[in-house]
Amino acid sequence: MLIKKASDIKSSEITDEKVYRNRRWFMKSAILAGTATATGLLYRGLNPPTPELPKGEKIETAKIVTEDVGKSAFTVNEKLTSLQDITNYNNFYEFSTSKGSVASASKGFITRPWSVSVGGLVNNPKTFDIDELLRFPQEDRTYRFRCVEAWSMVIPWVGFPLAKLLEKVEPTSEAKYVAFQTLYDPKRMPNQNTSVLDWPYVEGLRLDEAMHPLTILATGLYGQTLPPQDGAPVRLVVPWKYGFKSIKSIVKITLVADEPPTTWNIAGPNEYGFYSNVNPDVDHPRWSQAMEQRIGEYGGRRTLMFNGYGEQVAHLYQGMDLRRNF
Ligand SMILES: Nc1nc2c(c(=O)[nH]1)N[C@H]1C(S)=C(S)[C@@H](COP(=O)(O)O)O[C@H]1N2
Ligand SMILES: [Mo]
Repeated sequence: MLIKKASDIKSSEITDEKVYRNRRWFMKSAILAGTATATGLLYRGLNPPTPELPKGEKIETAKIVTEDVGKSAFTVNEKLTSLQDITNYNNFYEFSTSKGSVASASKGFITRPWSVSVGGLVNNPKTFDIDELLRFPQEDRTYRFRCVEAWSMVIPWVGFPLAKLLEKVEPTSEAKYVAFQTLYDPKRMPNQNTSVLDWPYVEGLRLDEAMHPLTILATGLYGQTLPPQDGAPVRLVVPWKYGFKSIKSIVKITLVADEPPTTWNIAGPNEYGFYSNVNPDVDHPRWSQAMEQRIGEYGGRRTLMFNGYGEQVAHLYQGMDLRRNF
């Protein structure tokens, strides 16, 4: 397991986290004092540079200022996983199948220009430029994250509800599912030259899951725009599902009538189902899902049903057999 010694952590990263924590504290106290503009829009280019952002990426206009990011009621108040671990322990097979190598393999990944086309069974298909998505009101959404491999993190995302995007395109009454697609560009994503997975990476949600207020498109973390290794410039986050549902570097979203194919289900149909809700009672065929290792922590934790979000999402699955619909 990955347990960092203090000496492994670069001082620049410690500083970054400190600044972030202070800002959160500042934001909270400012809200209490009634002076903060806690909602609204939010980019002023005031952030200190993040070491993880590749040189040459034009992000100045999109920098996220943490103080101005709205505080979501859904945020969990648990010890944050360090920026170091969040940006150096990644799954992103387009760059590398080794969790420790994604950061270096994705360094310099160009995410401008970038657009996300949203279409299919909608009244108003539209292609959103990334800078337009970054102008949606952004929120701080600190979520538990659990990978199917039994490690977990607590990640302070910045993003906005996917529902806000879907409302703009007006799904028709035939739309029942939402399909997502990652960029396919082997020149920029070198591991797409291998056949380790079917490319492009695809994922899907039922429409009610996609519209749930916990489901977000993340554009940043720790108050900064997303580093490449975490899915720049925009990725899905569905906190009650296993990590692989959180598709990265999205270029296409399609409203469809039938359950769409998903990459890990194609790769291993009896290991990865469409729903992939975090469920300690349903084992992965090759290992138990009852426990998890929170990165940076000693000892295991019991995994919670729906990753601890049952109160908010259990109703979505009422009457369904979650062993069959795993
Ligand atoms: N496009 C794409 N998205 C992806 C993956 C991937 O390989 N490619 N891996 C998934 C898996 S298995 C996990 S656990 C999470 C990891 O997200 P993180 O690296 O930001 O922690 O991303 C998910 N999204
Ligand atoms: Mo994963």
